[in-house]
Amino acid sequence: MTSAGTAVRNAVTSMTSTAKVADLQRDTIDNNIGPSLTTDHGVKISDTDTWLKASDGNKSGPSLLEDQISREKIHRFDHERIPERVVHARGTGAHGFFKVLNDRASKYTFAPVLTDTSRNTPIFVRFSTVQGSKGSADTVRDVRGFAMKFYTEEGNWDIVGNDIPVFFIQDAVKFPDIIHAVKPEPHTEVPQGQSAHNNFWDFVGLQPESTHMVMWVMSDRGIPRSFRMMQGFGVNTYTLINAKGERHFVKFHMIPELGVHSLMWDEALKIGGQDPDFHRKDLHEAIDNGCPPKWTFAIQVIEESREHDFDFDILDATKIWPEELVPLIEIGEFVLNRTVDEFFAETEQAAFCTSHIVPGIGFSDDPLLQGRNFSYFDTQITRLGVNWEQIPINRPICPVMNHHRGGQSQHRITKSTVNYWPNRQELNAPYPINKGGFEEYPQKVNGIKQRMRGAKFNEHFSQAQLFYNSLSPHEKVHLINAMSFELSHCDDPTVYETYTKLLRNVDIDLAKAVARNVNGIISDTPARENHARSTPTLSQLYYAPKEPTIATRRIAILLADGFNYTEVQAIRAVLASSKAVNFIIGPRRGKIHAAGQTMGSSAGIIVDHHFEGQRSTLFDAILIPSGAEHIKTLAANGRVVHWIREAFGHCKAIGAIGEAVTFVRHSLNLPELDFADDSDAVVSSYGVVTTGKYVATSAAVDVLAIAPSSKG
Ligand code: HDE
Repeated sequence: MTSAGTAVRNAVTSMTSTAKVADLQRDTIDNNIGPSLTTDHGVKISDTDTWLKASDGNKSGPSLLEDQISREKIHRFDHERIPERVVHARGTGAHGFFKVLNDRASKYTFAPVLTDTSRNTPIFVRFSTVQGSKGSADTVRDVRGFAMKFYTEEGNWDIVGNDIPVFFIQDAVKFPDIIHAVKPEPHTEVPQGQSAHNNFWDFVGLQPESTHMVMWVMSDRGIPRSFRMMQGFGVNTYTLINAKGERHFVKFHMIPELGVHSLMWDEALKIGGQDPDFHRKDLHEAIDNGCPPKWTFAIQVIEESREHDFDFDILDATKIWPEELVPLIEIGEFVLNRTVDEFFAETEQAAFCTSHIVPGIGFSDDPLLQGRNFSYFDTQITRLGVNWEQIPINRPICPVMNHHRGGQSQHRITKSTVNYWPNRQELNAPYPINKGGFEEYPQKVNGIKQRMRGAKFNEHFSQAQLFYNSLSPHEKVHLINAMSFELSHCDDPTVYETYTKLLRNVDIDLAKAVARNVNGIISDTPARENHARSTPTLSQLYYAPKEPTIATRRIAILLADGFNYTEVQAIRAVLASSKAVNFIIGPRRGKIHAAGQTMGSSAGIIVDHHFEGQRSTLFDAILIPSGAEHIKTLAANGRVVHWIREAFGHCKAIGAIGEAVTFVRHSLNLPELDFADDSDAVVSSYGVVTTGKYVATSAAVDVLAIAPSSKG
């Protein structure tokens, strides 16, 4: 090994869950350490506030170009931006680690990252939306990206997945078309963060292979409550190679510990304005509060010999592999437990490539994957330059040694007299190794050069029907409403008429409901019969956590002066012990006082937000404690009544104690709302939890957990 190689190898930290974070420390500086500001070339600066001028001392004269310090500051600033990602521009990321839990995968692969239970492989995950620009809102209706980088001892492995298991198109060459169609229209640059426009629905109406994915995006999957509550899917079909050299087809799955949950559309729309960074903040909040999100990692595997045993093509990315046919095999789990130190250096410069695989993992002939393998490397060169894999967040934690040289922003100084292979030094320079390197699995390829798709690629509606049939009644209503919203934003009748006609291939009731809402083509005749098959695993309800939990849920406690201090403190303690995050919302930010406490005294409780400062949409549940005086103030405030009505309209848990019950009853105009006079909690059929007197039991917390998972 060359001495350069030794240096790289020495820098490698051992394979622990924090190995990548330790690697990043090599380039992390603390900007607070220096006594003095300096230029980029290290000269101390005495004035960064005033440009050098030609002046007589009384009035400001012209600025002088000579001022190299001001020029450097401005020039450096002028070049701060890099091109945003052409898709998935808006995103956020976190560090964590992946752990294999059993040896189930060793039957299929020899890749240690999937089989070695002693490893903690560091990972970086970036979540994103697809359509909007870097500055667009988080809660728009869209697919979410779920891109994972595993820093393995054998090199980086990337799964560049989504929160939806299928894709809009079957062949990579259609990608520019679907993306042009969904992105803002060329003549107006409208809309932002929306697929609700003529061009998107025009395209998918003429491209029936998109129908299955359109169903998913229009379902609640398109508006997740949190990145932490999304499933992840590798989407494409990869292969695994085992120690005997046998090949299996594989799909990758991530299942969130907290279950799969969504916003309601009205919430998503409002949060888009109230807090466009809602999902970013949510990820940070959970990690900072000691609740790192966790996913189970599973695979679906098909033997190579069974490739043609299914009525769909297993290499078609517009199809799932139904779990009844190909069960999930849980093999590991991963946790995201560290936020980034600097967004640009880490999250923005993170660059993923579907072609980044490690020995034991291979590609398949999935035509979408084949094209993706070309595209990602190429796009990173535009965004980050040819040496993008040297950027700290992207560089592997194992040695990187080769004869690639030069290019813009080359950071490595490679000591060697040769930069080609073969060379006279052989063993002193990097050379291909016989064993342990990436090897191609021999695969017979035989064909006639032609532009074609496999015969089974021609069927587009069977799984769209399967998905729709598998939704619960309220999920179906949400989907119909979502499509109606989107098509209502299309003002070209050709567009909404074509799409409502196409829907007759999925389900005639769905087609009629949407067509009625948007003035589309109403017909009683299906274009194809609904096969009526369904599967439980496609509804979000299937993924509800086994035990109801309020961990990481945001609970707003509405208070005014005169509240019951002991009661509120007890409630907060119970919520905190259940790992929920509670916020006091009151008439003013800062201190308010409980019954019996002197106004202006140091006693009291700190209000986190004014009633106008936040809205119910930003919380999972609201709670109104007892206290005649504080209820009087709340009841006189129209915004507080709006908090209650809005939370109720979004099917959120509302807790009311003592005097608060009457207030909630009046606010909701629900005279029948019942409550016990003692400390029993009563859960009404509306999801409002009432009690005469609060007793700090975890049972009371459990009842608050019902609503977030049961939005009807
Ligand atoms: Fe991507 N995709 N994609 N994509 N994709 C990009 O690469 C592309 C596809 C996905 O957080 C780009 O680095 C083609 C499917 C994610 O940085 C680009 C095709 C799936 C991310 C690109 C697809 C994805 C990207 C833009 C069709 C789900 C964000 C910036 C063949 C499995 C990664 C970049 C991050 C990003 C190309 C289809 C997921 C242009 C050509 C299918 C999560 O290279």
